[in-house]
Amino acid sequence: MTETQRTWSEAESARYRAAGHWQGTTFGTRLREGAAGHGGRVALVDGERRWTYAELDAEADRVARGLGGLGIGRGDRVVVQLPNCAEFVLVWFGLQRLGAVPVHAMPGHRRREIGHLVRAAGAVACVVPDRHARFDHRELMREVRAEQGPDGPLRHVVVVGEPGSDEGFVSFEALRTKPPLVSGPGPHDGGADAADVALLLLSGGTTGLPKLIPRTHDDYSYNARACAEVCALGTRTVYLAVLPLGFNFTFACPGVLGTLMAGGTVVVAPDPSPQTAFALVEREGVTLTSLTPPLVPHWMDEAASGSWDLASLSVVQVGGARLPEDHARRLGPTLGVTVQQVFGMAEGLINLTRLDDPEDLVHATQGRPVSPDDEVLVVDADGRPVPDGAAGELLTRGPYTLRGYYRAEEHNRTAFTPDGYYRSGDVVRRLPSGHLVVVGRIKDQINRGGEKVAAVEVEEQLLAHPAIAAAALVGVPDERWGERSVAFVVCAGAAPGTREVAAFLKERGLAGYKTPDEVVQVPGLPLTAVGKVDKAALAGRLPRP
Ligand code: J2J
Repeated sequence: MTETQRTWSEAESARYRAAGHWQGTTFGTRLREGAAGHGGRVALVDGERRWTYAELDAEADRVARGLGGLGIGRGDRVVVQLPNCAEFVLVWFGLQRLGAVPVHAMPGHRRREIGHLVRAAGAVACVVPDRHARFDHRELMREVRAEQGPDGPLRHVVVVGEPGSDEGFVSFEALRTKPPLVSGPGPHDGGADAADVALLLLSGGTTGLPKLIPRTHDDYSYNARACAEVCALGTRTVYLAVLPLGFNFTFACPGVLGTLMAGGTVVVAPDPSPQTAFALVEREGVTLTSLTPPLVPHWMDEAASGSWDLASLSVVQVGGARLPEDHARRLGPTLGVTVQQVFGMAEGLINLTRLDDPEDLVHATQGRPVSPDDEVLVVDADGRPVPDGAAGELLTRGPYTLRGYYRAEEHNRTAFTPDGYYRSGDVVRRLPSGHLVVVGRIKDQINRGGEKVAAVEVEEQLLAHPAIAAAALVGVPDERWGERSVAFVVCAGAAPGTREVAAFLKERGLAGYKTPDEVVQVPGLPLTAVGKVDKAALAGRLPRP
């Protein structure tokens, strides 16, 4: 193989090991150790179903046997597209037990995203629900398989629920209840090494096709543990997973993994409504949860109704997009919780406000790095560091920030500095305390309430419309989402309307959250002095809200 995965140097790796950040333990082994140490404690709750650590560990064995029986083994990539349900966690640890690599997809992804993920990861299997949110995922998988053709990597579709009768589609339930082929304890992790890639996350994307982010056992468990330490997690922690489980925030910041590594309990919320969440808070004694900013006003309204007992809830994290300062200020008193702002990225670096930070820092900053070995530079357009307080692009490297996207050598040449810093594309100001304030972005991405949309990806799809000659997708301020997307299109005749465009993009298999909120016809696209589309000028043409 000609590709080389960019990774940390030997010297850096030795440093991270010596510091105790990298502990040389795989996730498969960690689960086994958790079961041995505190097997009787409750690890996972989904509705009426609950698993102790010992049961979760035994379940991982069963899932591993079933998946292993399909021929899935160490290093194999498997796309996991499940809504918030316990099976996400069971499948994840089942794959870890085989040394196989889950690829986190979002529930809203469609043919285009899943097809791309399968190809880019070379995935041998996908795990999907039968139906979710009035959408048939088996139909989606049929289309993906048809597109791949007989030579594609995808061999198996594992369905949680009713698998149907397609060849190659198997029921998750049937897999996990298969009798064991061999008895006795197998390896905990399929023989994986802690330096191996443990999972692949999807980048928010700035290019036509989203990139895959390799995370190793060593780096990702440090990510979860470092966040868990800042959040003071312990055996009494009850974490409520409200946002999609596949989201890095929910899964490891500290989320599911941080909680499980601390011996706490993970409760899965099937939807992010405050009614669902508050009922679970009351019933399960939830202590910690995480939200994106658009949920915050709904949660505050429901809490203010006074009909819920939220006494157990002690910390609410908010991240993924900029939290308006007024919401940050009101959230704590309204829910009776400590608020924590989270500025993170699937690529690595996580910033958290500390639980004992003064209020002005909690309300007006997005936190500071969780690791003492996170290296952060704030630089001007020429790559020169700017003084504290001045705005510049955030560059970062450290013990859990990637050194290169998966199989993306060309992109990697520009996405990183020669000395290995990841160019985040975020514009921040750093305060003398080390806290960062996110003030903008130089990457061509729209952040719609935490969901990331690469403008180029949508523009390419818009250009496939016969009536559209040129297109630019622009993020504009929005009360509800923080930002919404507007497609400026150039057409010879009448432009297609917003709904027609939505239908067109859906037909092309694009995830719904990427559809433009609005389509605006313009006679031409204005250009900047260097000949790029002037998106600021386009945004300025819209009436001010
Ligand atoms: C402004 N922008 C933010 C914030 C992320 C925890 C939390 C979030 C993510 C995430 C994550 C922001 N204010 N508080 O993975 O573990 C924008 C930045 C950043 C990009 C990363 C986690 N928090 N952002 O959002 O990979 O632009 O991760 O670079 O989806 O979201 O997006 P993503």
